[in-house]
Amino acid sequence: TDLDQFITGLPKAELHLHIEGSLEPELMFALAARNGIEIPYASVEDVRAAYAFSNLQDFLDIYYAGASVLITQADFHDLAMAYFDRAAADGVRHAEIMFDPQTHTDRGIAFATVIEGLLSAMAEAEAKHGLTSALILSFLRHLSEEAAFEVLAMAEPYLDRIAAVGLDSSEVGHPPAKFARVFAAAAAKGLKRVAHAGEEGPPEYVVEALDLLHVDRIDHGNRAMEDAGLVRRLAGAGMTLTVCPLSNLKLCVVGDLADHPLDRMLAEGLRATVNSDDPAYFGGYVADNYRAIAKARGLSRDDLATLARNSFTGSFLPAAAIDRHL
Ligand code: ES4
Ligand code: ZN
Repeated sequence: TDLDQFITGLPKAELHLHIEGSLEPELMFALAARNGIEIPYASVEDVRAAYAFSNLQDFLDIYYAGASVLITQADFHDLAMAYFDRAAADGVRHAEIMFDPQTHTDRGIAFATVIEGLLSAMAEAEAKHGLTSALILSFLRHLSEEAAFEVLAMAEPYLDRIAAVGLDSSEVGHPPAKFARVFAAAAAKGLKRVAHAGEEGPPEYVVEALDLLHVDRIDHGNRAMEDAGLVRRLAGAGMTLTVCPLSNLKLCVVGDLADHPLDRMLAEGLRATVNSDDPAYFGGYVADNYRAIAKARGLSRDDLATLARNSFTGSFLPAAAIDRHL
């Protein structure tokens, strides 16, 4: 349709994407066969049927299990290339992708295997599609501060190829404060900072991400809407929120997309963006997310263009590159 073409044609950046969450069931089966790994599913349909989640933890259990088929550098390359091909087809011109080293190093995969595979796909995506990208090294927050420091140490030889650190996995019970020191160490190394906050966790976790982690973006941030003072602060600071509508629906952060706060965020002056989070698990890539939220909330083309603009202004691209995209 007309709106589909408008959405695909809008130049967009994707700022909230877990590369492990772009593992489609077909590739999961192919990699399981290639690597001789058993997975607890009989078919692709069987995998998709397992993707019914009632909260974040339900999803995370399945997501970590799925990642067990990723073994070689070629696997990480193929995973990322499949994402970049889909993103390019959706009109994504720049992607800042999170990866979770601990999901792999904790099962004996070398950090170098993971990052070299991702970096080679990033170079190929730029050559093939003109799609630029950046890496966000994410710490799993259900693990210790000490373990996060170990991840930062492993990344040391690659710091010139990493844009930022991030914080993901189980939010409630693992507040940003737990990672204040490792985020300070990352900042001292010149890395930008993002953190998931206010997805399931309370508005106070968003405040901690600002005050203790000194984040450059908030991933999700939905529950900031419960605190009017915090909304004013985020708006005044020009803080970018990386919102993920289909993720919010699938993880029951919202009961119905018709109740999603995205347009209220824009109306309150928040720099919201639209992203896919874990597209293979949540039923859609970035254009699907724009389409779904446009339909559910009756967004105008102006709103959609604002969201796409916000994705570039909230990116970690240099100012001159941002200008070229606007
Ligand atoms: C994640 Cl907290 C969260 N949300 C979505 N995807 C994830 N992958 C790892 N942590
Ligand atoms: Zn996420």
